[in-house]
Amino acid sequence: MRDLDPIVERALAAFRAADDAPALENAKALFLGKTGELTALLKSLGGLDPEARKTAGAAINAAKTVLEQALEARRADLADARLQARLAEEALDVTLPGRGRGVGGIHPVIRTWQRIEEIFHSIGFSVADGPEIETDWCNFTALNNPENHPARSMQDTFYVDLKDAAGRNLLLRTHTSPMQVRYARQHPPPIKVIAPGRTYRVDSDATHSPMFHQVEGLWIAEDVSFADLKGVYTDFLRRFFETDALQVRFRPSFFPFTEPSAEIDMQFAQGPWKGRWLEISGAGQVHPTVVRNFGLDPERYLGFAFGSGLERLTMLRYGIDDLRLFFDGDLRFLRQFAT
Ligand code: 2NM
Repeated sequence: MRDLDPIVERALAAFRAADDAPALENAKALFLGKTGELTALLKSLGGLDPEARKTAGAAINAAKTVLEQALEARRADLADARLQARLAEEALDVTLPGRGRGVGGIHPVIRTWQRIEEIFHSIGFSVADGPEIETDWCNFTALNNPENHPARSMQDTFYVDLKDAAGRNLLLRTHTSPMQVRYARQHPPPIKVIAPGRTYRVDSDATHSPMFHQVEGLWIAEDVSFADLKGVYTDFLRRFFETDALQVRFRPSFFPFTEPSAEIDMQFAQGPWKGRWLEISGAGQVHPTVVRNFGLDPERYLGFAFGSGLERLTMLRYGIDDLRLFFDGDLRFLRQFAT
């Protein structure tokens, strides 16, 4: 078959020249397709005598096999080239340094919160939690606040424009005591619990923030006394400030929820506040009415409680002289407390 070799040559050249899959399939159609050159040659065999037809047919089929193998090989080469191109294009350099993320720091007031939980936990106190939006009953009534007490006024308390399912007024808790009310109503004595958290009052100036933090402690048992409260609180202060050179005194005071009530003062024997009495907390024996509101018999159970401001404790511990630094979000200040 004189015509065959040049066709095979051109077909092989066309396959080599195709530089992507569609071009290769077009080249295939030109030679091996229904109207391809090799196909046309096969069809022309009909005009030959049987002997010649046999020889020519075998030659054409052999050529067809050669072309099909060449086609397959070229297909595989093109697929491989395409894969290599994609790998190069989408390459990841896993040795590049990461972009990194800003790592946050713990706010100094929250550090104080954590330290307080640790210290009280170590002497057997649990930690209570509770809602910041409270009922009037848990925040005021249960704590022996009279109906007409000024703390209940809108000048002092943030009221929320919502009522709970029972139709009661809701407010932002003004102290952490309602968590203790809830805790005491759910746990049998003896109760040793602290309640740290955010609290809210309508008050904003250089020394007051509308949101601030408190921790309150409550110890209820049949045989607990003011001396136990003083011992626990003194131990707490010595551990919190990391010094035993520290005095504590109780001064008579008044709170609706305790009777008798006291202010707790402390005095450092060293450092910048050496020799000055500093107000640090309020405390007292839980009022019998409040004990009854805890669901307990005040003839049987005594409760002792204290309450401290976390901002105040933090300022004394780190020597911070302006409350507003806690709330400005100035990173130059906050970074000093990040580890
Ligand atoms: C204070 C001062 C005195 C107090 C009372 C109670 C409760 F829930 F047991 F009645 N918790 N905390 C208390 C007592 C808080 O803060 C200045």
